Amino acid sequence: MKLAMIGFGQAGGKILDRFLEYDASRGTGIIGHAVAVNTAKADLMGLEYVPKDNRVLIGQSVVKGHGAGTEPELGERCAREDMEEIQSAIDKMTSSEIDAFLVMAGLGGGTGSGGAPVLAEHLQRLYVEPVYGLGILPTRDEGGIYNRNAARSFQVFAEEVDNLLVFDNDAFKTGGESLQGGYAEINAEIITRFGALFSAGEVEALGDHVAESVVDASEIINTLGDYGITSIGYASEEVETEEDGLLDRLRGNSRNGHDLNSSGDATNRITSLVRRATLGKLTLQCEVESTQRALLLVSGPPDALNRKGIDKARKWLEETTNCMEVRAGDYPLPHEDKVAAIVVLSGVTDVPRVKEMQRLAIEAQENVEQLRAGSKEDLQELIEYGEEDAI
Ligand SMILES: Nc1nc2c(ncn2[C@@H]2O[C@H](COP(=O)(O)OP(=O)(O)OP(=O)(O)O)[C@@H](O)[C@H]2O)c(=O)[nH]1
Ligand SMILES: [Mg+2]
Repeated sequence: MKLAMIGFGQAGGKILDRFLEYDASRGTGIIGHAVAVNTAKADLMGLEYVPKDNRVLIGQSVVKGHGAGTEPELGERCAREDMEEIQSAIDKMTSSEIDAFLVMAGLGGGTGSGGAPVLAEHLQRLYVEPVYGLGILPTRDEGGIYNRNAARSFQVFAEEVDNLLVFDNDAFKTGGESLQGGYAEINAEIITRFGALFSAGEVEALGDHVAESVVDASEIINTLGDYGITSIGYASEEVETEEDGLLDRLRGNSRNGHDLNSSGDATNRITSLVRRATLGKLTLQCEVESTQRALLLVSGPPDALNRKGIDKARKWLEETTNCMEVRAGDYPLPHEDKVAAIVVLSGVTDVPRVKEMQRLAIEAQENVEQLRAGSKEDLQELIEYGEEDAI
């Protein structure tokens, strides 16, 4: 499906940059337009792929290009004041047909957290196309302020968009490395999952290869619906392509277990990948039984895809999610050496992580208030002590 993507704040901009890189290298054609919005000039300058004209610095009169400093109220104010400039950048869209908007932001900071919901609200008023959000949750150890910001923004953002696709940094953090290195890996994970989902709906890129059951943009749109939050599961497995197989045979090697020629193998591979995708690490950990609508996509070399496998996997997913609205399809990628399953769980309601974030938010707020009250008292004492001294 073709999207107008808007990256808000630093995380939003960086992920947009990675999406553009992915789109350029694969020719998937999923990005109809790309705009990065930030209050921090340096963040915008650091982007590689977003066209210079499509980078919008907002709030210059308020924060002077230095960012919103983890204050969502500032991010919100800057977005409201400079909405016209954001709109002009969106107006530069040359692609006549987009299927939806996607507003992306890290919800723990100030700019994206405060600004992204404001932009979503604005887009909803102006366009008939659906407006989706991609909200990145902070890790638990980023602490109270980030979790408080995220809990608040999450609520407003989810209200303003047709569906909030959620990615939890906490579920994907890698210990030990530098923060930047860690983000590079996490961002790659985001692109793998969401890129695969959106490219599946972009059938033009398929050329002559006709999928047995194509998932088009409208099926993704119907799965996402017009309210709710979404979590995504993913699993993949390398397979031996025909070329590898031939080379191996010529060399007299025989590799077992990864033979594409057996349709039984293909069926089993698909069903087991779909299980792994659903029961493994999701972009947002949730109870899969609380899913309202699901979509299952299997991509890979044409020989590794089959109708039977996808049907079986769909039935399993229906039973496991206990929901009757499960769509399914395949997406042949002739030069790919991986079979991948993507499972979209839309409208999930049982999400412990969100409840926990809200609890952390309340605790953080109480802490702030206590500290404030405490420091006021301390300061008062200090002043009074000084006054006594002076007498
Ligand atoms: N996945 C991912 N998350 C990121 C990245 N950078 C930051 N984050 C997350 O996003 C949250 C918000 O950070 P930023 O995007 O830098 O914040 P901002 O929107 O620019 O807001 P201010 O810096 O306060 O003006 C952080 O708490 C992190 O959880 C990134 O490259 N990838
Ligand atoms: Mg920032």
